Amino acid sequence: MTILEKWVEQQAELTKPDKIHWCDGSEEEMRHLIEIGQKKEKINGGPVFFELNHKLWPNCYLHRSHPSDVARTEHLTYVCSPEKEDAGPNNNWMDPDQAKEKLRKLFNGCMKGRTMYVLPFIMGHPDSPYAKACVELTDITYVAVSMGIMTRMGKKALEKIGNSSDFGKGLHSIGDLDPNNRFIMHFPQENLIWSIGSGYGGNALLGKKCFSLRIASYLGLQQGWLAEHMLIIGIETPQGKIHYILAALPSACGKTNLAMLKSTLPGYKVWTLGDDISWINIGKDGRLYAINPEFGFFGVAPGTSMKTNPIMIETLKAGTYYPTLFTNVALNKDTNEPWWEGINEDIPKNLIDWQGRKFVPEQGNAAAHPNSRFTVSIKQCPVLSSEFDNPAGVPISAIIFGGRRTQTVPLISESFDWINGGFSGARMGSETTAAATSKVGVLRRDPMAMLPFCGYNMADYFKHWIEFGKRINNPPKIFSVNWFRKDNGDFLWPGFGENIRVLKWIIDRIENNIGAKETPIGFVPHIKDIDTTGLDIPAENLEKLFEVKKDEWIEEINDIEKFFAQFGKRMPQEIWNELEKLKKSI
Ligand code: GTP
Ligand code: SPV
Ligand code: MN
Repeated sequence: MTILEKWVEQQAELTKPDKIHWCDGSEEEMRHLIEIGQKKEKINGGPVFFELNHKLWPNCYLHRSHPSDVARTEHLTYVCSPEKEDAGPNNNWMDPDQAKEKLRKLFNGCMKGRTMYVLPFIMGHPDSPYAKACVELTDITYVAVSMGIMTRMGKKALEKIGNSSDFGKGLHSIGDLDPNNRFIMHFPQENLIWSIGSGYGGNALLGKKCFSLRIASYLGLQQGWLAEHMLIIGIETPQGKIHYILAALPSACGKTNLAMLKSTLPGYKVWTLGDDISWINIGKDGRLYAINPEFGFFGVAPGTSMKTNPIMIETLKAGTYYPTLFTNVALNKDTNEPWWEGINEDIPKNLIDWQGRKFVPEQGNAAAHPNSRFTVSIKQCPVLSSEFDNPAGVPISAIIFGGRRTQTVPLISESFDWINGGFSGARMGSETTAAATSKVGVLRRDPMAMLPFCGYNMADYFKHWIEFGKRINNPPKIFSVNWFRKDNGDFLWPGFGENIRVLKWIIDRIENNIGAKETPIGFVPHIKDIDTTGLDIPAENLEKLFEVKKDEWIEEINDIEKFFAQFGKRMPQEIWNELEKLKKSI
């Protein structure tokens, strides 16, 4: 018996499933699991999957989760390192033994009457030196199928693991879906995750945020690399040169959209490599190389349309042998098509809301849940980069940080150097979204878009970032963006495909084609250098987009200082120095 088999057996002794099914990630298996979810398994008293109109939406299925289980639950997510200080003020913490004792009671017998699915998968290309093998155990087809879409699942993972103990372990059960019995616990020192009581993406698809960010960020700290909440794109210029760029934006702040941006500038084209997570290593040549460890998109449905993100609509309708899942969207009863706010202008006559009830617009609720999502294979993306499967990853020319800021933060700025760029990431703020269950629209600091995802003390993370930079030859330039600045309640910038104009400025800066204006927070564009051909935007709005207002920044600096102070002595001096410099120049 291998170490893996032994581990699976022990977990089965605890959770007591009726059956154990080892998944191979094949086409037949996916079809079979969908069928079980349609006909046998139940959730909320209904089926796990509903078939959608396959003529218009090939291979697409609808899933409705428990109404209390629709987003990540940060207050129920823990990092259980032996020492509390190692989890840091950025994480909830519980002593590992205590956490296990608490959860063992909940896991005891929780799979009675159910099947345990054993999901062996690799995050990253099997031939990549940066890839990691993992196994998740779950008791619901929704998670098994979602992981089949989102990861490279099957035989290769088992081969990679062999008889070693070097693999990520995740134990998941939907439990009784009672929020009081819901916990997502990470044990970074043991490469282990225990999650119970939720079927929602970030809580239950353990290869994603739990492993590829919280656990992987800790592995990166140990092993000298970075696991980041970043998309990866290649931007092709009219001259045919491709620059690879990473961008960190907090949850529901535009990564998926930027990852498949359809350029409105002639000659420019964006190639997709990833929309959510990057693992970044230093290559033999001393440059940064990034891989996307995932194999699919788990994206926000509302707002996705032929106007905003046509390439995603195409991706969703591409229908290969991988199924495509829609979670908590609305349903057009007449056509059996999925529907969400923003997909088109007309509200269908016979619309069923995300909870399966007749939709009554006058009640003022959304028909699709604001955090309703799709799960779709990256292989269906028509602009998937030919480098996606390159085991070495792609060389990185620039890193972008961004947030959702109604005020204060300019459309684009460029940091002075790597440490100043690290500081610009560390001081990031963003207004909260429906991706997590808490109040929406509240400004919070979200360093590098990693606040909910860093598996250890963020002060150590900042230090790691700075040290990492010292090992890179010619560190990439670092930029900050904000698509969401408003004036009188309206967005100042059209966003989406028009963001290519900002990316063009970034490339012009990388290629040393243009100058820029120095401000205390970094370089901002001379307005003449932003290509606005064909764009109907008043000149005064452009001025407003790049404004750095003293009174707003004084308030901002106070908030940043308070945030940093929580980390006490562990906060690296270099970051304090950057804050001092900013203070003085403001
Ligand atoms: P996660 O999957 O939670 O990590 O989200 P994400 O960062 O991938 O965000 P996504 O691209 O799904 O966008 C979230 C929401 O922001 C959607 O409703 C989009 O329509 C909206 N959005 C994305 N890009 C832009 C933009 O450039 N301008 C404006 N105004 N809205 C945008
Ligand atoms: C996010 O919330 O940042 C997501 C969705 O990408 S989840 O996988 O649920 O974390
Ligand atoms: Mn995300």
